[in-house]
Amino acid sequence: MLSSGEHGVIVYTVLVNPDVSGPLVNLARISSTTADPALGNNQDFEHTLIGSPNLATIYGWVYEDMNGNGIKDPGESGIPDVIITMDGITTTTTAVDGWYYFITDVVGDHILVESDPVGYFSTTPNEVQVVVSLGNSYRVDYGDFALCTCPPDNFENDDSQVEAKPIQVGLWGLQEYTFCDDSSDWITFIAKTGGVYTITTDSYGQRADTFLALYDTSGDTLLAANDDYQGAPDYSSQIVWQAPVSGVYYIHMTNRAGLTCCQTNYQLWIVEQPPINLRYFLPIINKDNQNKFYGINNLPLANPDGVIYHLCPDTYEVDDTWEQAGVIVPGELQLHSFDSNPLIYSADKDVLGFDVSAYDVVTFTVVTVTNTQTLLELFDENGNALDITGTTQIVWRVPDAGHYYLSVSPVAQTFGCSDVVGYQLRMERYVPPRIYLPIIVR
Ligand SMILES: [Ca+2]
Ligand SMILES: [Ca+2]
Ligand SMILES: [Ca+2]
Ligand SMILES: [Ca+2]
Repeated sequence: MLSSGEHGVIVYTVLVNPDVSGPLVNLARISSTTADPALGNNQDFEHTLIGSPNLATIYGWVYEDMNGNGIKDPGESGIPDVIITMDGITTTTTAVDGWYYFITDVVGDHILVESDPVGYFSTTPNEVQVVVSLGNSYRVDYGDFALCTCPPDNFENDDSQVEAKPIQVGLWGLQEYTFCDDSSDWITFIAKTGGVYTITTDSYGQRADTFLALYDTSGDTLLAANDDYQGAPDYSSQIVWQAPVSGVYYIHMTNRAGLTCCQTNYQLWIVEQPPINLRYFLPIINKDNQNKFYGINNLPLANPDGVIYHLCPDTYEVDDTWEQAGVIVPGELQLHSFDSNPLIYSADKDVLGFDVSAYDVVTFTVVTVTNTQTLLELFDENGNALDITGTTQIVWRVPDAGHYYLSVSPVAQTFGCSDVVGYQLRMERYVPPRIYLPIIVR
C-alpha cells in the first residue's frame, strides 16, 4: 500500500514454456481506493520478445522525435499504423504504441524500410540494413517529426520594398509577424530629422532568428544592420539609429537560413528616444550613460524563445552569437559543423572573434564545405553588421584597429555533424610593410 504522492517499483517475473517464442505483451495494472480518471496512470505495458536458437527477431518503435536527435527519448510517444517492410516482401504495421517486430529464420542481410506516415518527415534513415544471426534480436527504431502548416501573417504580401507596409513609431505600433509565408518582410516608418530611433525585434518563435536591416529613403543604401543585439535573451535584433533627415525609411526583416513555416513568430516595434537623451546619443551611440541598453526593457519578452539545438556540437560550440564568440587567429584552420535541425529549431551559426590592426588585410576562406552553403559576414565589436559579406571568402582591408567578429551561417537548410554538414575555415592576415623615410642628417 502506498500513500498519496509516494512511488514504488513493482517487479514481475514471468515463467514461459520452453517451446514458446515470439512477442508477448505484459500488461501491469495498479488499483487505488481513489479514482484516477487518467487510465495511463494506473497501467502500463511492456513488450517482451522470447528468443529461440533457431530464430532471430527484428523489432523497434516508430516514434515522435520531438527534439529531432534520432533517438527515442523518454516521453516521446510511438506512432501507430506505420508500415514497415522487410526485404521488400514482408510488411507489418506498428501497434498503438508504435511497436513492430519481424521474426525470421534466415541468416544474413535483411533490409527494413519505413514508409513515412502522411504529414511526417524522418529524423532517421528510412532504410536500414540488419545483419542477422539466429538466436539474437535486433532493434531498429524510426524517428519521425510532424510537419505543420501555418497561415501568412496579416502584413503579407510584404516581400519586397514596393510591397512594404507602414509601422507607427511608439510601443502602440508594435506589430506581430511570422515567417510562415516566406522569410522576407519589409516595412516603412516616418523619421524626423535628429530623431533617435530604436528598432527592436523579439524573435520568440523556436525557429525564429531575425536579421534586421535599415535602408535609406530610396531603399537602396544600407544604413545599419544587426543580427543579435547585446544582452538579447535569444536571437532577436536591434538597431539604434539617428535620422539625419526627415523621411520615410525602409526596414527589412529576414529569418536566418531562410527558415519559413511554423514557430517563426516575431514582433517588431520602434520607439523614439525622448529628446532629453539626445546629448548621450550624438552621433550614434547605442548605450545610455549607465552603459545600459535602451528599448527592450520597455516590453516583456514573449515565450518561447528561439532555440539552436546542438545535435553533435563541434569543438568550438557554443558560439551562436557574437557575445558567445570563439576565437580565430591568423594561420589557423578550424573545422565546424552546422548541427541544429532547421526543421525543428533555428539553424546553427558560428561566430569567431579576432583582433587586427589598421591597414591589415584579413582573409577568411572556407577551404572545404560539405553538404551546405556558407554565408560569411563581418560585425564590429558591438555586433553591428559591417555590410561586408561573402559566400566562401572575404578579403577585408581593416580601416581601424580593433576587435571584430566573423559570422558563418548556413544558406542551405541542411544539418549534421562535421563530416555530414560542415566546413573548414582558414584565417590569414597580411600586414603591409610599414615604410619609414630615412632621416638624413647633413
Ligand atoms: Ca513576407
Ligand atoms: Ca538574430
Ligand atoms: Ca557549429
Ligand atoms: Ca554555433
